[in-house]
Amino acid sequence: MKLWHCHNARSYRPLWALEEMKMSYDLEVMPFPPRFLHKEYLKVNVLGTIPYFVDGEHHMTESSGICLYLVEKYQRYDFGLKSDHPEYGAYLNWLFHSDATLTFPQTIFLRYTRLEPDEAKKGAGLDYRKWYLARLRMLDNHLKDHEFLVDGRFTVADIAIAYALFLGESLAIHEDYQPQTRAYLERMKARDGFARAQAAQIVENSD
Ligand SMILES: N[C@@H](CCC(=O)N[C@@H](CS)C(=O)NCC(=O)O)C(=O)O
Repeated sequence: MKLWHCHNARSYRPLWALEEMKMSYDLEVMPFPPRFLHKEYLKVNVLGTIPYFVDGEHHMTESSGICLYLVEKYQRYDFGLKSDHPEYGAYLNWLFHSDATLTFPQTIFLRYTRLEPDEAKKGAGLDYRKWYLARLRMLDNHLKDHEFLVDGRFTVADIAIAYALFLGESLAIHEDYQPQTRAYLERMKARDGFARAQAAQIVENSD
């Protein structure tokens, strides 16, 4: 297995999952954004986005999808739910919610306020910051009385959702998180698997 990654970018989801599962993999860490700073990457991934993941004949570009793939392909249900589980629908919903609903608005904020600051578009960026916080409502409610997202234990759904919260922290949006949501993010970041993923990207980076 090989994962192409940029420091703390969305490829962190599969990197964290690989570390939690203690799987062996190759990691290539690139400068961000690789589309401009590592142009040969476009030969690997025509989109120029990260993550890019290869496992035999399987090629993937979706961070939460790769986490689900690892559970299914390698039968790692210690980090996921089988389809006959009563919370299977909720599990898939959190996995897809993580990027489509929670990460996407943050990237508009990031783009128009940090990566390509533009006075004319700044308003749209700030609007999407608000939009993101409003979209946290379902998670905020769930975390009032749950330690994890499903089945009372850690799964790849927690990786996918906690990464979105972690990205928000790097954008200083976390100051407006609800207390239970901040506490959840802190619990997830305190995991050994999270620390191993942090170390993996730094070691690889300095090679
Ligand atoms: N839905 C995809 C999005 C992938 C994506 O857009 N990744 C961002 C990094 S967080 C990227 O590569 N941006 C740089 C660019 O578009 O050049 C996923 O969940 O992995």
